[in-house]
Amino acid sequence: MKNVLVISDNYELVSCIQETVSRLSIDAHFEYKYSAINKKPAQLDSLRMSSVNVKDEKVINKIISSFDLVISAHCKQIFPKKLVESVRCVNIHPGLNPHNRGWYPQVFSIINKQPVGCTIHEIDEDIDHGKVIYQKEVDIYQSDDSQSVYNRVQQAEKELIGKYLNQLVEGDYSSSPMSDEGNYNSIDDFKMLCELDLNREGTLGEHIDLLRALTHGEYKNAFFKSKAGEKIYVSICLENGFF
Ligand code: 0FX
Repeated sequence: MKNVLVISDNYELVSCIQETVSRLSIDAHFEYKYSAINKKPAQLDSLRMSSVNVKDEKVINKIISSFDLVISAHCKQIFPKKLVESVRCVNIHPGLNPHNRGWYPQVFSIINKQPVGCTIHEIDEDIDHGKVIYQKEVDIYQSDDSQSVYNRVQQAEKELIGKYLNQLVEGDYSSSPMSDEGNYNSIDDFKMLCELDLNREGTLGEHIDLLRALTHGEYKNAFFKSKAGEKIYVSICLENGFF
């Protein structure tokens, strides 16, 4: 029987994995952990999860000796080289590799019009980079903001988990290298987008795209500085009307 370690900081995905394991009666032993740098694990505790630090040498050695597969499902820590080279590691990523690899893919896709979706891939040394196992693209509509695209991406991730978790556990799949290197966005790229330049030129369409890419529920993302030096946060409301 295979031993599988799931490391995730995302409640929805862990719930989906746990539900799929029991629905398909997957014949494997699963353990569930969240990353040590997660400051708000309250909801995850309710899924019988505890903390793990994948940067700790002793922990890495224990994982290598105990597990056949490690699944990262939106884990806040990057897996170290030694771990990914010693045990089979796969990542469930909320982006359509190789497009906008890295942070918050849908934010960048709304702006640069690259495709978005989700990817399950083998983990190698580089971020969101290894061979692709499963992918599903989702649409971006003109009325979308970051949150509505993200919800669609997460739905697609759940579909892939529900369909393919058994094959992932058994290693019963083929994988192929990314078509090209694509592009990568860092958290600093995201932060730079958030600081609005009030003198920026462009079409109104481009400005709306920037604001909707930075509108995500309660998150305070886009802002500009007032003359008094205060931050003024901006989000946008888009609503579908019918003619
Ligand atoms: O589960 P997740 O999509 O993110 C997790 C990790 O937190 C993150 O470090 C890792 N790179 C990712 C693969 O997995 O949840 P989240 O709440 O961190 O982000 C969800 C979306 O929320 C994100 O795509 C954009 C939006 N968001 C998030 C934060 C923290 C914002 O718009 N602003 C923010 O400040």
